[in-house]
Amino acid sequence: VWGAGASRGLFLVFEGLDRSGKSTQSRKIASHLEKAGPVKWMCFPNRKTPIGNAIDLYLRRQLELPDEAVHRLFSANRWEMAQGIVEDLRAGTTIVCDRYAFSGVAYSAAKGLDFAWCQAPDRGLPCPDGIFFLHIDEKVGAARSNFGDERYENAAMQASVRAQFKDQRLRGSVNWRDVDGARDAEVIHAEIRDAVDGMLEERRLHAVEQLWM
Ligand code: 2DT
Ligand code: MG
Repeated sequence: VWGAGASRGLFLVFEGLDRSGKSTQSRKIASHLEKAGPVKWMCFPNRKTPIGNAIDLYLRRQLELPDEAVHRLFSANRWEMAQGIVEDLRAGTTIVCDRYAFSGVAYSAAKGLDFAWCQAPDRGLPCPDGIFFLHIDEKVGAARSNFGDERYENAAMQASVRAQFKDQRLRGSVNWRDVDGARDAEVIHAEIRDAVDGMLEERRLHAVEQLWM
């Protein structure tokens, strides 16, 4: 597997529904960790690459693709970054990431694709040291949802994705933490900061593992 050592960076992922506070919380923890060393913030989909351009067109409804095809593009968009992620972690850079393979499976399975089929292409990616799942219930989600017109930004889809995120096949083998996302942003940040401070010593001693293997 990939290099361990006291100096490697942490790989932290934020997951959740649209409007759950992932971007706010991931940016807050990134600036907190910057006090201790180099940090990179990133998000998936990474719309800047050629594969990401196609995903962006799809999400903005300017390109039609079969569900299976776009699922593979989302996965490929992670694989094209995977080597860079491992190199950064080994070089001591901490990575904070807004969405990862867990969104990949939950959103596609919510459309009706087979769960295990959805999970397969992401097996073997760098495994995060911690996944913070920002949970918001239906009522909070509805109150926050001034949805835009991107694909998936509607209440029915969000309800279906919420159900998929509960599946143990996503959570079972990883360091998954449910966070109550309905609270004040500073309160949530304090909870995440404590959890991350706890991981600093513990996780860095482990090599970077491979997801779902
Ligand atoms: P943002 O709203 O965060 O830009 O995401 N999605 C995301 C998938 O369907 N599969 C994936 O693998 C990923 C990473 C979630 C845009 C939308 O893309 C969905 C919302
Ligand atoms: Mg969105």
